[in-house]
Amino acid sequence: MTAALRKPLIRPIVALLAALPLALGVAYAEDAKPHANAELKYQAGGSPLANEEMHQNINPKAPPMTKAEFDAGKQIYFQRCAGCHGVLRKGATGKALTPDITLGKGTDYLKVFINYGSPAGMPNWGTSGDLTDKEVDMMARYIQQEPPVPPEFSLKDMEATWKEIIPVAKRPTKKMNKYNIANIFSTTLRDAGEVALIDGDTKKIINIVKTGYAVHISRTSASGRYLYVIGRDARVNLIDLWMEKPDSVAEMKVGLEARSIETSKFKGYEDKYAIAGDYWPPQFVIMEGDTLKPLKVVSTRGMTVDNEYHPEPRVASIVGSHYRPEFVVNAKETGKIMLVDYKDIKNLKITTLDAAKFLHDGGLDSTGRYFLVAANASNKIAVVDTKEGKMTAMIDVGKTPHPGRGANFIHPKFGPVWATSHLGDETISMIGTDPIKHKAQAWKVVSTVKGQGGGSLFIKTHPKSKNLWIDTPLNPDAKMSQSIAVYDINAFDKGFVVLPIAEWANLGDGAKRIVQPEYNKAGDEVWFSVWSAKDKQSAIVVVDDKTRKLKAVIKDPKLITPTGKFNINNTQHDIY
Ligand code: DHE
Repeated sequence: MTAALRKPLIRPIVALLAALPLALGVAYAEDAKPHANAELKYQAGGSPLANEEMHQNINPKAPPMTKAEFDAGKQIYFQRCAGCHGVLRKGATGKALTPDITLGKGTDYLKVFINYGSPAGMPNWGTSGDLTDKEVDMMARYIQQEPPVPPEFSLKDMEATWKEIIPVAKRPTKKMNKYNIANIFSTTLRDAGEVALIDGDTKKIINIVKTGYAVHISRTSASGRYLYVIGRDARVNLIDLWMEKPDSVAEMKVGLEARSIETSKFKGYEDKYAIAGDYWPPQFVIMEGDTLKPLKVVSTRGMTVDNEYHPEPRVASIVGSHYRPEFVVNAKETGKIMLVDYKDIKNLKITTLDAAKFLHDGGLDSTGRYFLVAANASNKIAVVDTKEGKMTAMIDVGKTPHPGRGANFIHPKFGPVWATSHLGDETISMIGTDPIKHKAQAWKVVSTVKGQGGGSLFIKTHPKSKNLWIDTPLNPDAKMSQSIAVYDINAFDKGFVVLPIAEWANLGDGAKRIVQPEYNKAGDEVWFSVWSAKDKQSAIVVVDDKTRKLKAVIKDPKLITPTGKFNINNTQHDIY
């Protein structure tokens, strides 16, 4: 059929399709859609791969595109779509978008989906105003072309980017500054590509260190001397906290896109190794802890827990075991957890555990023995026994759990629990973690309470605190995204109190999302980021944990888009 003949037939079908979700009342339920959108857009965060040179793969059957259109489509795809549909478009939390599927649907059909979204969860990129009509049309044609493939990144490529800024021999042999380094907060300045090292005692900025693009997390070495920072562009910075002014002593790119970094914490291996996980290429790399020299790269490509091949399983969270010389590495798309034994890097042994698809973030229980990780789009928490090297449990929780590293505390009724909040609903799930003295409660959701709303990313407490803090930065209601809910751990039945953190920061206009509570070393202060766009003022608000009253507001023009904050002591000892 020629295009001219096809059109009159397709238009009414397209109009019908557009109206269908409205008629069914599913896609745009007033409160459901914006919330789902916030959640999906969070997962579809910008990928640095947008700037990688890739070949334009023309598919002769696909609608034509100029090179300029293809490049612009590629930019949008990696900024908005790759997080859910995958770099190779083979599907992740979103559906596969390979030409064998998209060509059959055709441009008009695809435009409707991009424009209006779908009840299954695709955001309404067109009607929300995120994409113009022209861009929607361009994207509908782009996803019918062959997916361009970003380059691989070998150990040699890593070595080529490796810089030993200050070699080990030239570094201090003892602490050369007067800072209480255990109470420094490494603060992500997301859009500046920097971390601010903030003195937890004086609340003054010690140094601002240039790091990778849209820097993601910081972790500390077992001794607490070294700080490792990873950017979304897979650049790792190694910071020596013993220097007169703590700064980078080594850096390296471990791939083209990454999120996770961790260090060896087992006795006898303190500060010896670091490991970074890549989103692209799908692999992890083990490095020397004090130089970053790359030692071993391992691909994560392979079968999912459902026994289907996945070409790009991204490496999500990684934790260093305290019970064995092992890293616990979580592959998102395959749902497999790898226990990587670093005793003999040359003859590397990996034990692979089957968990559930879409592994993301997680943390240890209060004993440090069990690792609890969210399989977020599976609505499950997987539990690994790091002492025995085995799966302990798979637990159903609320919609899209997002614990960060979670929160450990003693529940007055159920004993030791680990808790997670959720992106997709307002609940907080508490899981029993003591299989000895509280066997009946172990690895079960023993209690569920409600927070302010969905859109939560992080939950936090401290062994010395009686407070459980729950953020809601992705809730579409500004009242919730700009405040924090706090429960008394000994009185869940009394409900939560809301503190107006953004108001306390007293900034001008801006998103002012309150994100990631983090304790100081003493456990008597809790720090919150007030996260606005990069052209607006942001701040850190410090709250007295006991009184829940404002203690300090840290403001500085250099505090651009603060998000994660990592207290050296708490990160070093996995206290959360
Ligand atoms: Fe994160 C942890 C991935 C968006 C702030 N984030 C993690 C981890 C992963 C991850 C795999 C666990 C690392 C570990 O423990 O080893 N994050 C992703 C994404 O893929 C996602 C959804 C989209 C993206 O494109 O990056 C994403 N993350 C965000 C944000 O938008 C946040 C809120 C702000 C920012 O800085 O970008 C954000 N992620 C964080 C923070 C942690 C984190 C603060 C560490 C929490 C902790 O307490 O350990």
